[in-house]
Amino acid sequence: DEKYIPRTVEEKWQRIWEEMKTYKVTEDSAKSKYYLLEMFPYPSGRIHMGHVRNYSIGDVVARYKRLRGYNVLHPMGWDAFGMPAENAAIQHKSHPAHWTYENIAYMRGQLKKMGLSYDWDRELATCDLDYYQWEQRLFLQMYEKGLVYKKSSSVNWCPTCETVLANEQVEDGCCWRCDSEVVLKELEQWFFRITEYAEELLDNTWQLPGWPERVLVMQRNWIGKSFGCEIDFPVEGSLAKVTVFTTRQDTLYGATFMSLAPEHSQALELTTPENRAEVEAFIERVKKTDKARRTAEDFEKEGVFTGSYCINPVTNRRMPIYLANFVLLDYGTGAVMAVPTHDQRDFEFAAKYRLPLQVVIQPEGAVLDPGAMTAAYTEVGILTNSGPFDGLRSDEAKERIADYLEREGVGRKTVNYRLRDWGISRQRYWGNPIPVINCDICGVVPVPEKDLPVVLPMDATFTGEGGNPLAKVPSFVNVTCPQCGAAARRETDTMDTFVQSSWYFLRYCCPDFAAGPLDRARAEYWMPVDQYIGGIEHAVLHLLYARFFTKVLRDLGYVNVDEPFKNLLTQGMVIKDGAKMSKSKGNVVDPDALINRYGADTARLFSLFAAPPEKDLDWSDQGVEGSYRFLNRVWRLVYDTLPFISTAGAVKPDQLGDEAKVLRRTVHKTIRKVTDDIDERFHFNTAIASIMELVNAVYAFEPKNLPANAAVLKEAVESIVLLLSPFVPHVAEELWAALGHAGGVEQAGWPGFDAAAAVDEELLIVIQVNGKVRGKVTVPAGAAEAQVKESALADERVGSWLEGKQVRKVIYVPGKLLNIVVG
Ligand code: ANZ
Ligand code: ZN
Repeated sequence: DEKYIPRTVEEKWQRIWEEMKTYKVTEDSAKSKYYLLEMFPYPSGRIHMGHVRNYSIGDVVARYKRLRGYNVLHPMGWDAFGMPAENAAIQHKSHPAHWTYENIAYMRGQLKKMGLSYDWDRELATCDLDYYQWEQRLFLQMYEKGLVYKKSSSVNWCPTCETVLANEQVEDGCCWRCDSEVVLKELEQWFFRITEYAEELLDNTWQLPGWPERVLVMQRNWIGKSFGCEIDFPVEGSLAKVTVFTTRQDTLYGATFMSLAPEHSQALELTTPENRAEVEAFIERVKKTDKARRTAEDFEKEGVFTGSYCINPVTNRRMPIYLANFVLLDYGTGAVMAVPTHDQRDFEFAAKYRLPLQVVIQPEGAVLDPGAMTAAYTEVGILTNSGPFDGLRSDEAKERIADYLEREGVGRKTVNYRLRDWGISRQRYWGNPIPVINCDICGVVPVPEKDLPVVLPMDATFTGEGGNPLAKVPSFVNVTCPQCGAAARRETDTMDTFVQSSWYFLRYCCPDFAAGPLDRARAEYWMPVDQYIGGIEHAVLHLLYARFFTKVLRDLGYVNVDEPFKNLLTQGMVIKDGAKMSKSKGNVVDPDALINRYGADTARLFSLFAAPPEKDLDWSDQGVEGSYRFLNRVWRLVYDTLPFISTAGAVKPDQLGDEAKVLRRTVHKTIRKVTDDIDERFHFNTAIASIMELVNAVYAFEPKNLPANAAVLKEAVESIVLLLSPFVPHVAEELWAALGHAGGVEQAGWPGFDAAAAVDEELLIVIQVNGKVRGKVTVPAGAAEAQVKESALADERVGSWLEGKQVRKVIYVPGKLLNIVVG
C-alpha cells in the first residue's frame, strides 16, 4: 500500500519484534556490550509525556548502538513499592498489589505501543518476591558487616502519609509526595551507614567525566566535606567543657558567646535552676520545628540563656552559653562558638539578645566599627585583635591557628561531613519487610537464612485508620525467637523504596538468577551502565544511593565496578504554555491520544526534534503536525522514487554528473553530521533537522529519472531511511522492506560516510563590475548567491572598483559569474 497509515505499520512491526524477540540479548563475549538504561517508572497508572520523552531519547541511543554492532542491553521494569498503592487500596477498598499489577499491565501495553526496543524478558517489578527476597539477603549481609543499624532518633514525620521521610524527601519543610507540613518525631529506626562511604563517594565524583557537572556539584555539596577544628571551651566554675566544630578558627578571638543545639546533651546540666523553666519551654518548642525550617536563612533566630558561661581559651573572655534554634544537634558537635562580627546568623542573634561584638577581621584598607555594622563581615581580610596572629590574612591564619590550638592542646583539626546515615525504615505495608525479629530477651535477631524470604502477607486490610497495616496482621507479627524460642515480634518496618531502586540496574543483568541476588559473571559482563538517562530531580537522592549500593555490593563480592553509571544524561521537562505538564496545572497532553491520532513514530519524532534532550521541551501542536507531515513526506519520497531505483547498482563516483555529485555530497555530509550529533552530543534535534534537509535535497533533485543517476538516488533514499531508523523505527523498517531488503535495518547497519565524498568542492566564480571582469573568488560548491556576493565584496581587487559607489543591482549566473552593477 502506498498510503502511510501509522497504526497498520506500527502494529505490524511491534508484532514482529515481539514474536522474533528482536531485542533480546545474552551475554555474548564475542561482541562489545553497551548497557543503556532509562530510570524505571513508578507504576502510577498511565505513562505521561515525560516518560515518552525519556524513553524516546533512550531508544534512539539503544537502536543506534545496535546498528553500530554493539550487544545492547536495554531493559525496563517497575519501581513498584510505595505509598500511592496503599492509598489507592484504601480508596478503592482493594489491595495495593492489585492496583500495582493492574497499572503495570496497562503501562506495559503503552510502552509496547511506543515501539521501544526493550528486552522484555528482563522485565522486573520491585514488588515481585523474586526481586525483593534478594534485597532481604543483601540487608542481612550488610547487617553482618555493620552497615545496618538501629537507633532511636528524631525523624521527619509526615502526618498525612504517616511515615518517616529521609532528609532528601523533605522539601521546604513539606513532604515531597503529598506536600503536608513535616513534623519531628522520636522513633526507633533502621539506618544504612552511607557515611562509611562518604569519602569514596566524594572522591569518585572527580572521576565521572560522563556526568553533568551540576549533578556532581550537587552531590559534592550534599556530602558536604568541611575542613575545620574542634575547639574545647572550659565551663566556668566546673570541670566540664563545651566542644565546638568550626571551619573558621581564624575568628576564634572574636567568639563572644556560645550557641548550643537545644537537644544538646549538656543543655540541661548547664542550665542554672533559675533559668530552668524558660529553657525547658524553649527546648519543647524547638523540637516541634523541622530541620529545614530551622536552618532556613529567613527563619527568625531565637534562643535562651542557660545561666552558665564558658571561657574563650585564647582571650579568656567569659562567654554566655545560649541554646539557639538554628544550631542542629547532628552536625559537628552540636555546639557553635558564636562570632557575631563575622557570621550572619550570630550577628542577628547578638542583635536580638544584645550580646557583645568584637571585630577580628578587617577588610583591606578599611576599619570596621562594630557599633555601625549592619551585617557580619564574612569575606577574607586582615586579622586584628588576635594577639600573635594580628596582620595575617584570614585564610592563612586558619592553618596557623589550627596548629597553635593543637600545640596548646585545646583543639584539633577535623573533617566534618554534612552527609547523614540513610534512614530506611518506613511504617508502611507496601514495601520490602525488614527481615529481623525483635525478641525481649535477645534483642534484634536476624531472620535465619532457612526462614527467608519474609513474604509480605496478602491478608492485611487497608482501612485508612492510621498506623501500619502490616503491624495488624497477627500471623505475620507473632513469631518465636529463632535464638531462644520465646515469643517474639517480627519487625513491621519496611524498607524505603529508594533501596529497591539502588540496585535494580544490577538485577537486570541476571533477572532470572535463582541462586542469589546477582550472578557475578553476568553482572560483570554488563556493568557499568554505559548510559543512564533520567530526570534531574534524582540528582542527589537516587543517584547517590545507587552509587553507595554499588560500592557495598562490590565489597560484598558481587560486582567488580566502583561506579554504576559511566555516563549520565539528565533530560529536561516537558512544558506546555510555559509550565511543567501536571494535573494540577491542567495542561497535560495524554500520550495515548497522541499515539492514537498520529502514531508512535510521530510522538517520538516530535519529542526528539523539538529540543535537545537536556533542555525543557515546549509542547506545540504545530510541532506534532509538522512531524507527522514530515513522515508522510518521507513515505512519499520512497514510493515515488522506487520505480527509478529498484534495479540500481552501486554508485560509481567518477562517472557522476555535477548535480549527482552535489546530491551525493549532501548525503555523505548528512551521514557524518547525524553520526556526530547522535554519538557525541545527543543533539537529536539537529540530527533530525539535517535529515530533513537531505529529504528536501532529494525532492529538489531534478534529473531523477535519468538511469545514470539511479544509483545516487538509491543511496540517498536508503541513507534517509537508515538514518531515521533510531528515531522512527516502525516507519523506517516498513520503508526499508519496501526498498527490497529482506533483513531489517539492523542487518544493514549504520551507514558509513565516505570522507572524500563529503568534502565540499570549490568553484571559481568570475566577478564583474559593470560587465567588466575585475576578479575571481572561490566558494564552496552549492553556495547561495548571498554567499558569493559576500565573498566578492570582501575581495580586495573587486573592492577597489566599488569604492565610493553604490551597488544598484547584482546578477548571478549560478556556479559561474557574478556581475555587480554600480552607479
Ligand atoms: C565559628 C564561625 C565563625 C563559623 C564565622 C562560621 C563563620 P560548614 O562550612 O557548612 O561545615 N556550625 C557548626 N556546627 C553547627 C551546627 N550543629 N548547627 C549549626 N551551625 C553549625 O559550616 C561550619 C560552620 O557552621 C561552623 O563554623 C559553625 O560556625 C557552624 F565567622 O564557627 B562557624
Ligand atoms: Zn530471643
